[in-house]
Amino acid sequence: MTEAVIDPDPNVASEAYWMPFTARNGFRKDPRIITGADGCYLITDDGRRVFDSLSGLWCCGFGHNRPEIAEAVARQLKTLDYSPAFQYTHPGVVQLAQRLTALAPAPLQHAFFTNSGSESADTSLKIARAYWRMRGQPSKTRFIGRIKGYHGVNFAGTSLGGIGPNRKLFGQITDADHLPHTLRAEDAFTRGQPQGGEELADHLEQLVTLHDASNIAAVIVEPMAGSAGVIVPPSDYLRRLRALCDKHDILLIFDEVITGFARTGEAFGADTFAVVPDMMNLAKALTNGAIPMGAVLTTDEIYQAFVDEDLPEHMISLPHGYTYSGHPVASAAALAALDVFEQDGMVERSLKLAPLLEEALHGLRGLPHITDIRNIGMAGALQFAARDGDPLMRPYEAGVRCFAEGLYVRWGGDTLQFAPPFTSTPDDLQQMHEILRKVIADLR
Ligand code: PXG
Repeated sequence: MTEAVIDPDPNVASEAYWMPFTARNGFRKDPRIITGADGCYLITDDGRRVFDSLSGLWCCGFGHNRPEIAEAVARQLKTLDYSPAFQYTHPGVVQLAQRLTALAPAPLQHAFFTNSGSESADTSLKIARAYWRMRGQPSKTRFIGRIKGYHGVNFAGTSLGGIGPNRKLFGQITDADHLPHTLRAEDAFTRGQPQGGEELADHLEQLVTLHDASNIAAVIVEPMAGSAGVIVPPSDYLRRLRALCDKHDILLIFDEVITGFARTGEAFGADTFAVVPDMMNLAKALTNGAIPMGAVLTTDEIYQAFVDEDLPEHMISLPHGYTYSGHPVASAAALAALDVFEQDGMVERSLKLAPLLEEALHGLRGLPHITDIRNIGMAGALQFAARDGDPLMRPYEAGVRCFAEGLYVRWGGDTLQFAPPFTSTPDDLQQMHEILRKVIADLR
């Protein structure tokens, strides 16, 4: 077990720390403090081991505190802590780009590095607009997202995302429209992928009629919507979306910040669902959550639009990048995480555990208030009926009680969400099931 390095502060509920996405009143009443981690478990300030059923926030799928990553990071910090990202490079990031593009579907051949999923959203969307300008079609500026989509919290992601409460305080500052979501009432309690769904993708035709393809740069979707509560794409949906984007010369961006690195069973959602996008956004499990890092992978066609042999030697063709793009320490963490991913067989582990997760969740069917159970690979969600008109109440109460019972589970909207580490044991998943059964049976 890992020793806590920071003494629990008796005043952890101090309001000096403005917490992200946190209901402050509930937290003040019942602070939840994590001081350590060990494999698939989080360790609380009172020394309890709590099963991490969301791999942190979908990011630590290979288990916590991997020594391979810790050692690579420590080594890197003593060798090259920082290297200027613009106009210079270092070996780690080049190697990482090569390995990532070798792992990704073949058409994705170039990697641009960011520091988060939100920055990956901004980056891919800016590349999309710039690409059409480079191609002499500057009016292609509008973006199409999807209702219930989540692409992080920067302005582009907020504008293209489709979870109402995340948008209402901020509005929409880029030229965005939205496809309908893919959650159909008739698919409730489907195990894995529902069937069909072409008609949902066909809504893109209406948006093209409305805005005209000459004004649309890109469609951005999560292959499987994570934050909205694991909405699994019906079997024909993504293929149809790809065909329509091709037909209308619209770029297709997959936000694989959650689905990347074995979460849906294969290395990427693009592999699981057999549809290749023009750009793929990554973050989270890219470093197994240990150091912030994101990436955007693009096709050679997109990259080549920015390569102009006639450009003067000192001219920059894509004026975009972050101080910490391809940070040496993050690159070292990502390379070590990729080693773990490959050598410890995360894809095989994910495929092998998926039926157990499916059973652990669908085995709860029939308990009160559950209106839907969804799953794909090592991701799943339970959806709850509203209480007194409030859809958020039951997942919140269930989540807080689960934590007291030894299970960290993420509540979001009207769902509880699950994405356990690929290193979980069958016993871990069984215990998770039992805690959930007990807590949900007691819900009002
Ligand atoms: N795209 C997708 C698909 C995401 O899920 C982001 C972008 C933004 O990533 P950053 O690194 O900027 O946070 C995300 C993040 C949840 C939950 O419980 C999901 C995320 C973050 C925190 C909680 O569903 N997704």
